Order: sequence, then structure tokens, then C-alpha cells
Amino acid sequence: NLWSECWCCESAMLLLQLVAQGQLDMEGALTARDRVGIQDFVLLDETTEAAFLSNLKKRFSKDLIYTYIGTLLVSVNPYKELDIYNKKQMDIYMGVNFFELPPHIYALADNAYHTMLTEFNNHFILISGESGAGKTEASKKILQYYAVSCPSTTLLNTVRDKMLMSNPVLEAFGNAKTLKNDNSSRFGKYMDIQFDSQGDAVGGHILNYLLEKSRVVHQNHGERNFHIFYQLVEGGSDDLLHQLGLERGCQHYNYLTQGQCPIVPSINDKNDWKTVKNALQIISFDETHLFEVIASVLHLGNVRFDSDSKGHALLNNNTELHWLLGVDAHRLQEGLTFRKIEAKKDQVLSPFTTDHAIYARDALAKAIYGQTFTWLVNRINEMCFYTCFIYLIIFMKPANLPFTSSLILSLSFEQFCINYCNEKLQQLFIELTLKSEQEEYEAEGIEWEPVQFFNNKIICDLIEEKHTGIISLLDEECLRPGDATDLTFLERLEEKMGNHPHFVTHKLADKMTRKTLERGDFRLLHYAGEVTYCVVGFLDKNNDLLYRNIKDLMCQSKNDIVKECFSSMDPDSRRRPETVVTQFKSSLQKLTEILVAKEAWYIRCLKSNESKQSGQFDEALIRHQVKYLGLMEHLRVRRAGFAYRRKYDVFLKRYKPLCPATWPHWRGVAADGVEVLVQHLGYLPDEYKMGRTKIFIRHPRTLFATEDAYEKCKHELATRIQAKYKGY
Ligand code: AD9
Ligand code: MG
Repeated sequence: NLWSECWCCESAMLLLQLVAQGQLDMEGALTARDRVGIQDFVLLDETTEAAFLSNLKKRFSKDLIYTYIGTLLVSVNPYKELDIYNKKQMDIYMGVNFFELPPHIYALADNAYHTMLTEFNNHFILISGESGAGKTEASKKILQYYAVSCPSTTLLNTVRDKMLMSNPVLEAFGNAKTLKNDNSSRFGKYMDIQFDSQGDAVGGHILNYLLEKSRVVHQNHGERNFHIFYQLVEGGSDDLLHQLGLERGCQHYNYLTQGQCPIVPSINDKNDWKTVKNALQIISFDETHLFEVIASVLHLGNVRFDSDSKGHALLNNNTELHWLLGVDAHRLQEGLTFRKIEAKKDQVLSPFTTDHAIYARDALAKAIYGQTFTWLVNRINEMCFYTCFIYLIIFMKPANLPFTSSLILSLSFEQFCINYCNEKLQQLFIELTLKSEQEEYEAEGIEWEPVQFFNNKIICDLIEEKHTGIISLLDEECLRPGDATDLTFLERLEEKMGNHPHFVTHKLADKMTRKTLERGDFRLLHYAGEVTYCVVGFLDKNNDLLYRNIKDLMCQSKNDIVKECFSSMDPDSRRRPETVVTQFKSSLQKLTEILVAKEAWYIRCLKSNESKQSGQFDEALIRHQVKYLGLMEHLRVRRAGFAYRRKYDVFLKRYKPLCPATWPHWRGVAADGVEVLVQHLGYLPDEYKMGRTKIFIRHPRTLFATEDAYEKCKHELATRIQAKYKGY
């Protein structure tokens, strides 16, 4: 009895042992179970937010950071190393049913993998949560699990090593210290792993989008540039630094010191340098050119301009730059201080002011770094060859900053894009789980109490609707010749969106929310909460323009990487490139199309506290995340619903050997066969419902019991067949 009570409790086995040994009575065992909480929220007695949080807290205090809501995994960042990610743990979870063991990220990874193989369809794992909640760590755990648990051959091991090795490299180039996370991913990552029909991993592919390039030239107080720069100037050998014309120590470089925190206690740049360098060797890069590019960005940051008597910019220092970039010194100097204008057939050089020259310099630095990052990802992809069969996709959404907290006053263009991405993913989640689940019950004629949830489509439309959405207005302003500025963009927004329930303008702010809004700000009521954006820089960042003469010069570089990056940037340099936000919108659209056709697994990461401390459970912070991740709605849908469903014919085909009346053939309608079968198996009336085309099973344990019986029966059948044909 205790076992059946406790099937949901991780320490059930242990408790039973203690009871058997007489060390604990039944009551004590049940109290103990109470102390570690319930491992699946679906089994909670009540579905209030308070009960939810209390269960989470109880488990967190026992270092049980994982809890299920059905098949969704909730994870709370422990901010300390737990001894639950070793080979022994991996072995325990391999091939075991989801609910038989304590919740673990390995269980989810393993079940996604096995379902993919048995049902032969594509899956994706969506990992989400706010900055510092543990998404990157979660994705690494999944990759490590597959690296150990999937069948392997020497050839495949090479691919696998390369996939694993690409991680430190991508993190060095794409992650940075922010206020929220010492190792924050500053790019969106979507990764897929391809398996063949045998379940062998045969390849992988990474897609990056929207690297936060502005960080290369500017960092807020308390934040750093991308890790790789610090690793190089701290960890690079004397020879290498000399070769690149660099001095040891980040204090020498303008681009590394704006945030005033080059040294971070939790980061060891010297050691990380060794790891990255080692990884680069394994994935066999020509490092020399790569380091030259990184060094050139640092040198660019130190380029200064003086102004002549007419106020025109003059380059002050430029010793190393041109040879690092592999270009002609004079032309580079010209490119940084003049703009080439084509008038009819003539070319006129128009001199920059110093401000303008600084702008051009920063634009070049951002372009070099951004293009190199894309180049790096492409190289990694090329090495992971593939002939794909089934995909298991891991998708990570980038850091989001959904609060208007006191720390963050107003957010910029990049965060606007990221929060737009979050809205789209929430929309996908609604479509795939909340909405489709309820629609399915309706379509199947299953009795059902609908669960209310907020559909954020209205916000997605506000942002992306053709011609009228924020993105369209921004693009229009960017393309409008003449006097368009960030402020005229804001005026257009106020004019067009002024009455939208999710848009708050400067003028309306006081009345509606009683919170003031600075001139130059606008506020969006995202599904996750209110966010204030400052329009400054929206037009520039969206245009992401690089002057043509500089671009042409880079295309002629002797540094292969620079040459390749800039040549591939825009093959037709006469055409105006797509704006950043439009590129982002189309990549999100493509992604949504890919994901909609696949089966989804969700990991929701929660941040336990803002101070990155272990053992601290900040209830207010967690409540907020539980709310905006829609966990309560998800729980209500799950609780009211059925964990499993199968088409009648599929169910019957698999399990018919378990019942004499359906084996070897059922002559009749599949639904009737299923009814006979489940009666024979002793399903209780409350445990299942018969829909129009599918059987719905409430608890996973029912299906697992059936699956176990099937495995046993299959084994017996095989033995009988073997015996029968012995001697032939
Ligand atoms: V961001 O959106 O890229 O800014 P993530 O990716 O959500 O963010 P990350 O995975 O980088 O957060 O986790 C932040 C830090 O929390 C890590 O550097 C670890 O120190 C800590 N962490 C996260 N998950 C775990 C875990 N399962 N065990 C121990 C963890 N520590
Ligand atoms: Mg991350």
C-alpha cells in the first residue's frame, strides 16, 4: 500500500527498506514522504499557487531541484554542484519509464529519445526561463547524456566529440558576464541532433541568431565584453600576444573596461583560455587568422581620432590594425575617416567628423565580430556531417528580462527582439499544449471543463502584424529617407498604437499605470509583465549599416576569415540588406514552422534568487516566474486531462498479444477491440476514456503497467517461436 501511495515519491524504495528493517513505522514513512514533497505536481492535493510554491520549496530545501508537471520538467537553479550528473546516474535512467524514478533531466532526455525511436517521429526539447535560470546548463546536461547513452562507433564518436567540444568555443565567443548571470548566453541558440533509424547520433547542427553585437563596443556598468577577449589577453602566451601586437591585461583596452569589472571571482580567464584553445585544436581550426581577428577588434577599440581645423576626423594611432586585418593601411585609414559617395559616375570622398568616425569604427568592430561568430558556427556545422533521419532538437531561448525591476530601467533594441521571441515561444506553447489539448478533447467528444488561459496572440500581432505592427513601423522609419530619427519612430508608434491595450505611451503612462515614463520610452504589456523600452538606438541597430567602402575593403583582405565573412555578407552590395528585426522575424517564423510539426518536451528553468547564492529560495521571484511561464495553467490542463492517448488502431496493434480475444487478429472495429483489451487488462472505469478515434489514459502508470506486460509477453513469444523453429 505504501508503494502505491508512494509511487510518486523518490524515496519510496528507501522508505520501504527502512520499514522492512523495522527502523521506521508506516506513519513515519508517510511523514518522510511528506517532507520531500510530491515529485509530480499533477498529484498535489490542491492546485493553488501557494501549494505549488510550498512543494517546490520543500523539494528545493532537500536539493531536489527537479519536479514534473506530467511530462514537463520544472528545474530550480541550485547555484551549487549537485552529485546527480555522473555516469552512475546516467545508467540508472537509461531506458527506464519516466515516472519510475525521481524526476531528472536525464529521464526527460531518455524518454524523448526512446519515444522518437519507437514512434519514429521528430521531437524537440524547449528549454526556457529567465537569464541565469539554468538553460545553458540544462542543454549541456542533455548533450552529455546523449554522448554517453547513445550507441556509438568510432566514426560517430568523432562527431560527438566535436559537438561537445564546440560548446566551450561557442561559450567563449557568445557568452559574457552580465548583472544577471556571470556566464550569460548573448545569442539565441537552436541546436539539433540527428539520429539514424538505429538510434545512432549521426550529426548535429547549430543555428545562431541575434548575437548581441553592441556588447563588443559598449558594456553597461558591472558587465563585460565577450569572454574570449579577456581569455586571450590574460591567458595567451607571451609569444602569441607579441605576435598580435597586444599587451597583457585587459586594462589596456577600451572595449574591455567600460563596465569596470574586468575581473570576476567566478571566472578564471587563464584556465578557460586553455580549454578553449584545446577545443579549437580538436575541432581543427586555423587559429592564427581567428586570433588576428579578435586582436584587430581590440586594436580598433583603441583607435582615437583628432579633429583638424575644419572639424574633420584624423586618425591618431593605427600601428597594428591594417596588417591584422590584412588590408592596405592607407585605405583603412581612409575608410575610417571618409565616406565614399557615388554621384552619377563620380566618386566623392566626404570627410567624417570625429563622432562620425567613432561611429564608423564601432560599426566595423561589431561587423567583424558578428560575422566571425557566424563563420565560427558555420565551421562547427560543417564538421558535424549528417545524413539525417530523425531529429531531436534542442532549442534554447535567449536570456529574457521580463521585469521592469529597479535595476533595469528601460531596455534596448536587442531586448525588444528577445522579448518578441519569448512571446512567439509562448504562443507556440499555447498552440501546442493548452489550446490543442483542449481542442483535442472537444474533437474527441471527451467531457471536459475548459481551463482559462491568457492567449498572447494579441501581443504577437501588436509586434509583428504586416504593415501595422511595431516591426513594420520601425522598418518604415529605417527606410524613410530624410529626417527619420528614433524619436520620429516613437511618434509614429504613439500615433498608430496609442489605443492598443498592450501599448503604453509616454502621454498615457501616468493615467493608466500611474508609473511615469521617460520621454523617449514606450512600454509594452508583455504576457510576462510590463517592460519599458528606450527608443534610443533602435534605428541604428535595426539598420546595422556599414559604409560600403569599408565593406569593399574587407572583402579584399588577406586574412581568409575576414575576406570570407565580408564577401558572404551581402552578395549584391547594391541592394539594401534586410533590416535586423526583419531577418529576426523571418528566422523566428521558420523556426516556428519547424517546431510545430514535432512533438514537444518542455523544460522550464526557474531562478532561485537574484544573488546567485545556493540554498536561497526567493519566493516572490519564483512566484513571478511560475506565473509568467504559465505553469499553473499548464498544471490545471494536465490535471484535468489525460497523460496519454493513442489512436485505437495503434494501441490495438501493439498490445493485442495481451488478450486471447484480440490475438492474433481482431476482426471488427478497432475501438471495440481496444475496449475488450482494456477490460481484459482490468483498467478501472475512471482510468480511461474512449474518444472518437483515440483511447485516453489518465495516469502514465496505467500505460506503463501495460507496456511492462507487453515486454514480458514479447519475450515469451520470442522464446516460444525459437523453440518451435529449433532444428529447421
Ligand atoms: V542566460 O539566459 O544565457 O543569461 P541561462 O543559460 O539560463 O542564462 P545558465 O545555464 O548559464 O543560465 O546558469 C547560470 C548559472 O547557474 C551557471 O553558471 C551555474 O553556476 C548555475 N547553474 C545552473 N544550472 C545549474 C545546475 N543544474 N546545477 C548547478 C547550476 N548549478
Ligand atoms: Mg545561457
